[in-house]
Amino acid sequence: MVKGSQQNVAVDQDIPIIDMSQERSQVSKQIVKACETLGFFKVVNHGVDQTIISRLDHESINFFAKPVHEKISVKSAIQPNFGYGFKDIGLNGDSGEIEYLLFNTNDSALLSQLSFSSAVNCYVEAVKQLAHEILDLTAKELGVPPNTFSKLISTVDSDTILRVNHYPPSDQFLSGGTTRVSDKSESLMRVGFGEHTDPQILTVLRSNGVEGLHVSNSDGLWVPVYSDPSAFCVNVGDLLQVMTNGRFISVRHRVSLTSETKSRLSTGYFVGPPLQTKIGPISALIAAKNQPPLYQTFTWGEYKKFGYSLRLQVNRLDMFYTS
Ligand code: GA4
Repeated sequence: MVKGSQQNVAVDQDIPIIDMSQERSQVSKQIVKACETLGFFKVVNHGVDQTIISRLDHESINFFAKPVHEKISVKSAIQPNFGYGFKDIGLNGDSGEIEYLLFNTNDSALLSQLSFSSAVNCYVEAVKQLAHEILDLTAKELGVPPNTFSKLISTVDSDTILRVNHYPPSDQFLSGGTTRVSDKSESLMRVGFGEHTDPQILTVLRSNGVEGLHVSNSDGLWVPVYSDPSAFCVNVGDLLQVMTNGRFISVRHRVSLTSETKSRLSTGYFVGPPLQTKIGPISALIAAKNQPPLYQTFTWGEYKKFGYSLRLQVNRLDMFYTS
């Protein structure tokens, strides 16, 4: 139960909901508008088969119900914080009431450690198609070549991540002890995943109907995202903000837990380009608005490494402004 005045929460702001079964040009316009205003929207009638979704949910619940010693044996040979993890987020002391499975979608050695790798692969294929479709519609509406963004995420070496998150009820949290969000008005909320932006191009997220996600609006207020298991949430990542020269917003978001009794399960698909890809404002978009480039050019590998050297909530893009 959340108590207090909730001064910094905008409870009545609507999150854009985009019906993907509408006419294509309508969908494109709505996507671009949502990316420009909030950097976040939900999609419904998205075409992803419900059995693919339910299968991964079911397998994930079974996995998290296993004893800890079994879960921690799932680890990556190449990336230190990949595989199964709990509490720790990133490498610099961030933490939340969370356990998770984190892996690169092309890390077959890590995937093969899971008994449900085929459920994962089916889900990844389905959300990949959805992400492609959204990025192609975006490109069309922006007037850039249709595959401008999707070509970055369709090569074998694209750096795409899947993260399955389990936020257990408070009495079941593994380490004991809880961390409260810092704002006094929300003192009964527990930190699930602290505020941050996603560094990649785009994120496609689904959750099981238990609340917790909030996005920050242009006034800096937290807007609750009511969880709808039949929808996907989509958010702009840092790279898309850079490529659109600041026209799209890489939205800050967080998971604050309010339910003492229900587990929140969410699955995030973070689409990133190959590590060596050069990222900078797209010239056609700069020219169209007659603006100078707002960001320097960097490779995704450099940006990612930089992100891992910082705390979760730092605004990484500030360091890449041209000034
Ligand atoms: C945020 C989005 C994804 O969950 C993630 C996170 C990653 C991690 O948990 O390892 C990061 C975080 C995320 C942004 C900055 C760095 C990297 C933790 C952190 C402090 C998997 C990702 O790609 O970036």
